[in-house]
Amino acid sequence: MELLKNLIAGQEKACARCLSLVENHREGYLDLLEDIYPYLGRAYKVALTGPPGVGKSTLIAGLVEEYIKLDKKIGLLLVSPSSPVSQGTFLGDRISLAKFFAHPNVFIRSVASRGMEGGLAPEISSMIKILDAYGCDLILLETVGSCPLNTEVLDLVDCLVNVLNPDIEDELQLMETGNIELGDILVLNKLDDKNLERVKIDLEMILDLREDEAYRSYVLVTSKNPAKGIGDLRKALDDHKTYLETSGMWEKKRLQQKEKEVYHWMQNQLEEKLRQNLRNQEKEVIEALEEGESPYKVALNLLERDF
Ligand SMILES: Nc1nc2c(ncn2[C@@H]2O[C@H](COP(=O)(O)OP(=O)(O)OP(=O)(O)O)[C@@H](O)[C@H]2O)c(=O)[nH]1
Ligand SMILES: [Mg+2]
Repeated sequence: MELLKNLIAGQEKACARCLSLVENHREGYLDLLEDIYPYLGRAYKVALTGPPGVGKSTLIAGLVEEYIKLDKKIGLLLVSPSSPVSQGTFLGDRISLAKFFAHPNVFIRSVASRGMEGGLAPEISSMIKILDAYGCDLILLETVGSCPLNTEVLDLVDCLVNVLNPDIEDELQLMETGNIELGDILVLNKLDDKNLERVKIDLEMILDLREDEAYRSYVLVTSKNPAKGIGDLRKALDDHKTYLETSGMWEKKRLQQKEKEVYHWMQNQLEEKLRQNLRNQEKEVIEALEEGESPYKVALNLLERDF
């Protein structure tokens, strides 16, 4: 397939077309996903998650700056909640990233999370694959994580950077958010707004209490003005990747990701079958309900008969 060949060759236009294909489930998207399978697995996939406005895009801009200098190829997927009315994305404050739009080594795409309750659109997993096959060394995913942090994103990436709310003033509040358990790297951003150094020390003490862990989550303090901590964040990411590669976790994680994917594909197919089945049986269902049968019983009867 010509499109696939161009994607693998690193052609930007082909990448954009492939992303649209899988995002919108256009004809041939399943074949494409099947055909790119042998070309996957090289990219280091990182998600930055945190509440709205915590500074994720600003941190990503800083990281991109760093990795460009190292001649890395970077893919950015910016996941925004979509408007229930327009189904479009809210671009939010992404001005910080605008300067990379024309950069040959950076590919940026905004994608709607499709208004699912805290969830990620299933297409995002496929879009990550496209960027991987395109030849990205690093794929950064920005997602808005609310409390409790949605854990779906953990199935998609190798490293989770949890950007914490700068309003947090002590470790107790931090514990209450319940998110510190999740995240390979914890970032306390907007150091310039608050003195977060003490919170950092408290947080590190809490993490030290965890036993038997080969990998200890990093705690970093970052800020935009003055620019601080981006180099540390890049180093923490590189260290985490090295840890995955040297400990055998890289392969293990990849296998786990694939296993989850099997489940998701099965779920997709079953749901589609279910919807189809319900459409076909609509008349029968309505009749049973009108006769006073309970929805539970109706469902059970249909399942026993047709599945
Ligand atoms: N004072 C201060 N402001 C910052 C810092 N980092 C980002 N900001 C500002 O905070 C606002 C939000 O930053 P973003 O990087 O867009 O935050 P975000 O988490 O990507 O926001 P959403 O994508 O809307 O969830 C912007 O006005 C930034 O300029 C920081 O370290 N210190
Ligand atoms: Mg943002």
